Amino acid sequence: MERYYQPEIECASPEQIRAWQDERLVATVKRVYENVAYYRKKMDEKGVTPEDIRSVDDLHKLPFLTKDDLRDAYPYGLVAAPLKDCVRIQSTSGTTGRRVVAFYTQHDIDLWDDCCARAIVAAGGTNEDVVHVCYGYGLFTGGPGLNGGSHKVGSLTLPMSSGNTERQIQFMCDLGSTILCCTPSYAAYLAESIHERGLRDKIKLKAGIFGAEAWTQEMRRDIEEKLGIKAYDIYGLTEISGPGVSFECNEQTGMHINEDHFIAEVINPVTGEVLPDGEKGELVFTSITKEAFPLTRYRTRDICILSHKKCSCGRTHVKMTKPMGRSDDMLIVKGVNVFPAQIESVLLNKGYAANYQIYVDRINNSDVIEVRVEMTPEMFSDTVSIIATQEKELVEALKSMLGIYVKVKLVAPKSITRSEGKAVRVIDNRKLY
Ligand code: DLL
Repeated sequence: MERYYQPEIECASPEQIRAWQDERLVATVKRVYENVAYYRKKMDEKGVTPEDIRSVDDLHKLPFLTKDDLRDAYPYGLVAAPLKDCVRIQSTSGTTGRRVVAFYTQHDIDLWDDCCARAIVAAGGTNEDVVHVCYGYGLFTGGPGLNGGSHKVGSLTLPMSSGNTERQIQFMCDLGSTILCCTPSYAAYLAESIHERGLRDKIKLKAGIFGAEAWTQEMRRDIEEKLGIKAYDIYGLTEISGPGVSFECNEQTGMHINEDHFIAEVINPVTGEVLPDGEKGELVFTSITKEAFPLTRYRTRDICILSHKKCSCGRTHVKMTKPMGRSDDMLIVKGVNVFPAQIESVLLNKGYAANYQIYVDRINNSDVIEVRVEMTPEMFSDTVSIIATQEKELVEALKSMLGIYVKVKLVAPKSITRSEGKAVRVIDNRKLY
């Protein structure tokens, strides 16, 4: 039973991690300054030279990068290696404007595969496992990332990609998949479909590696119970390589960031000030081992908290909480901050599944928010008075969580379109940005 575990790195002493980071940061900054005009200009504008960056302590001197920089420099403006050495691109699902395109050399792909292999091993994966990957393949990083990680672990890899639920379940039963990798919303849908077909006894899953979108503890418990597995969170973003920037261990109390490859900071999203451990703010990454697309101080917009507390799993790498929202997807409704995750947690606590959509409109200059929630088959009723009572109960629970009136509309089971990738939760018709 081989694990492809890298304890000498994942359990290295804080001093060793710091030494790697110091050395790799200095080399990265020098390289991007010398090779990439876009970086040179940004650093010159801030009056910073590569010589000013002598260790991680100097990181704060560097300018931030944002998605706007990536769009401005699209497509090749931030590539730091000769194109002849680049072997792959991946891209975000990008809704508006220019897409974000990330570049990889073969060395970058190897390191990315390592990061995903660590996540699979942390979820109990070995070369005896059958890893069922139904994240999308293609431009999205989910499929290729977990696929590469699974190969490194030596597991039998099923490159299912997303969609075709019938086939997913058939392969899962026939080939005995043991580790499922997909978005949590698709995992919940698969769990529902397996349950409906009475196939729970035919599946051999023991763990799931779910990420790419926000999901609550309640949703985790729901999936774990329905599939009889342990569900692990995995985090990442295309700009910083893809999945595997951080991942959960058995303790399930935050995700270990692969600190030998990425330096994490948490900042105040308004002032840019660096915040200490334990304080909530925007996550910023500097990639220190990438050849083709090394980003320095990249603002993720994900809100979270870092912790260096000792972890019982033995890994020493810093842990981040699950993203608690985004500094840019937070809804402000009637002046109140609303995170979709808060709404989801109320729904799941009340026994609903995570099949819902949030509609925000502005009528007569006033914000109106409505949540459409699917009834579970057990709750389903077409008696108007019963539905009205259930809706009222949810309105009250949401009011006490959010402090504002949220209209609730219960809809029939299966009437909200299921997502094979990231679920579309928020439809903000106000178009404020
Ligand atoms: O979603 C990479 C990925 C693939 C991660 C598969 C995990 C599993 P992007 O499409 O570039 O990359 O989206 C990145 O998704 O900034 C977060 O806002 C969100 N996100 C990713 N993982 C999680 C997670 C991939 N575990 C953006 N929990 C990030 C909450 C997540 N949000």
